[in-house]
Amino acid sequence: MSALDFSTKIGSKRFSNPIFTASGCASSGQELSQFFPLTEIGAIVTKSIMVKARTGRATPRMAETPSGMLNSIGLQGPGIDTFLEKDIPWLVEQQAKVIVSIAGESVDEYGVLARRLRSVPGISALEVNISCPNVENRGQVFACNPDTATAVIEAVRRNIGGELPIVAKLSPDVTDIVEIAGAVINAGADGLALINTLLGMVIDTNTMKPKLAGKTGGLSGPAIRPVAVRIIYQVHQAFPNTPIVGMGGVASGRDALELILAGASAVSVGTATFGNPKAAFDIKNQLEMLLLEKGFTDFRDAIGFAHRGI
Ligand code: RRO
Repeated sequence: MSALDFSTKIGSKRFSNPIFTASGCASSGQELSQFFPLTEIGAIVTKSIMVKARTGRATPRMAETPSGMLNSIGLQGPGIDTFLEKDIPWLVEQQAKVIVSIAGESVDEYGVLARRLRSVPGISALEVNISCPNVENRGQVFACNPDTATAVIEAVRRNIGGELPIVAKLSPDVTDIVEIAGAVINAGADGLALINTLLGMVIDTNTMKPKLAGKTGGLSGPAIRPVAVRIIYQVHQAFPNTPIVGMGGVASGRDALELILAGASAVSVGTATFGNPKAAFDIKNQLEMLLLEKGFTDFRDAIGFAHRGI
């Protein structure tokens, strides 16, 4: 038996370890399950689901960048009906812990999704994605304004009831992330997912045109890790009792530890999965070894360690 208590909590829910998938990088986990049992990681965070099925943006919708990549998927997905009929029962059968990510085009749509998910068994938390960079209308990036962010989280809280933890996923593309974090916590968020991708753009110097059909896209991968560390650190300092699910360029146990020391209670692995489908499983094992090497017996003692004694 390991000498480390590796469990973590988000709101009222406990997870056996703090390594999760990142929304959007492994759909609902079906493809990953051929590489490792999904019960080996703390939770599967599903691709943000919308009310209706959606094909997403035109291709090309991915481009490589230095130490990262741009995506412009545009919320492709089957819609909530098919998701509830197929994806959730499959995940429950796998005995995976599930965090369902939702996205809407309006405040009302978030409310509708929360109501549909309200009494579905087998869900551990809701990630409320208010920060997709690839929407047609920047006014739909609800997380860029404290009032719109508040309206969405209040609508989800009203419709989901008191039981399921709400994790608000925020955008790094704001001047004052602490202000937005405070707004969503006041509105009823139990936790925060930090960070979504940064809005970026690549121009092909041969064709002299944007590489992505959607022109702009979300930047992810190791290039953004220092931004994630800075934001997690600032938000944990301001709200030390609010759990943070950290993500942004984590490709090793050491990278995960960096986000945890900044203040993350769990870490999601996204872009690294494209190069190594076992990334989340490997990172979980690397992190466990590293924490033991550093003398931790309880994972939770490492959360926010970089703040101590400063
Ligand atoms: O689907 C996407 O294009 C997408 C989403 Br919902 C998101 O939250 N972040 C991102 O980089 N891409």
